[in-house]
Amino acid sequence: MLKVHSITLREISLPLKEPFKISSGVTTDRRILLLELSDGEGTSAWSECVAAEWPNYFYETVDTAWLVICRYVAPRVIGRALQSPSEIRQLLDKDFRGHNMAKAAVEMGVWELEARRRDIPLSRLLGGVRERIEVGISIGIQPSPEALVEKAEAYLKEGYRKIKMKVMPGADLAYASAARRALGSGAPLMVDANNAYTLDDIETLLALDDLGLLMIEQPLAWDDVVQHAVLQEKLKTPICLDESITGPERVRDMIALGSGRIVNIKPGRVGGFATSIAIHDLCEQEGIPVWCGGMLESGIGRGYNVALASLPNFHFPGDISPSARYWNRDVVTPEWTMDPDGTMALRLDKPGTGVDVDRELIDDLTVRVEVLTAETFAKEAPE
Ligand code: OSB
Ligand code: MG
Repeated sequence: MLKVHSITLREISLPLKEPFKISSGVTTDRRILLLELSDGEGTSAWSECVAAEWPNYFYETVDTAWLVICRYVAPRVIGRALQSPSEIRQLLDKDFRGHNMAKAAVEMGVWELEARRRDIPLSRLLGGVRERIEVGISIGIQPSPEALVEKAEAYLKEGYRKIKMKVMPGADLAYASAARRALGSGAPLMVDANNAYTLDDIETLLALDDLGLLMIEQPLAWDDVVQHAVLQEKLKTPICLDESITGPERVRDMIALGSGRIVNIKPGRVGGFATSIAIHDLCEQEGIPVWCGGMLESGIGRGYNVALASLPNFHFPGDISPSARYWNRDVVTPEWTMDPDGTMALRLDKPGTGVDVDRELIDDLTVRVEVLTAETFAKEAPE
């Protein structure tokens, strides 16, 4: 019987090779919350919370997630006998609103723990069918259109199968037009605005619409599906929703209202793998293609995204770049790599994500640790 005996929280600080700028802020050093779940019988699994340092992409942060996991998530999971990791989702959603990133860190860790206990790849436990996934890159906002073009051309040459560029007012049309001209009309190019626009910016959005982009990701408010529908009606280019999709209900709203035609699934944003699979299945039935987004994860969270992206309805390359694109040294061995054809191989010869953590490196990077067991909660809340 599957049971989580303990959860160790750790915060590490991992410097990005270069700062990553989106419309709402810039990340230089990635503060990352890692979890180690143990079954108390010799098997353990590492997982990663995707929350960032600041609440500029989503309302959760490393600090809120730390608190929420310790106070509200872990007590519901530790010591509970489970038939399957798919039970965690209901356990965490009952009378417990939001905080998907905190919930997902534990939920995904339980799937990884189960995969390792059963000695099977995480991908196959989730219903994945692929041996390789297609890789895309997300380029942060650059100082000039020329700087962007130089990067985009180099990445295309490296093999990346999708080029996503971040945009914001002041760094949009000139940048995207320059990229389109340089890469050619057939290149798989898209933009992601992270909510930088409103319907008042319709002229800019209509001009972007003429660039033959694969999609325009989350141009309007982070929690909106109504104004996106007004916008989608005016655009030929499909809108892809990221921030707004927090579960299958929002996908149903998107379809009913016509707010978008493509969904970016980030398992951390939607509360974990069970919800990601539910969204994947719903979108497959409804003819909506999905792809796997990224949150500048270390190799631990990257392994989760790789496993998820091996499901059949993932129809665009994910924001799942190789380790070396982000870090001088990743926290897993072997690191995640991309082949010259722009694909990444799953590691199906090993259990779970197929990579091992570099404990020594993680110890060096750790800034705080907390260990949670059933005893922790017995002390805090005596009967
Ligand atoms: O909107 O997809 C996003 C990174 C941080 C926050 C939000 C987003 C992103 C990315 C990076 O686009 C994707 C990656 O991990 O490479
Ligand atoms: Mg996005």
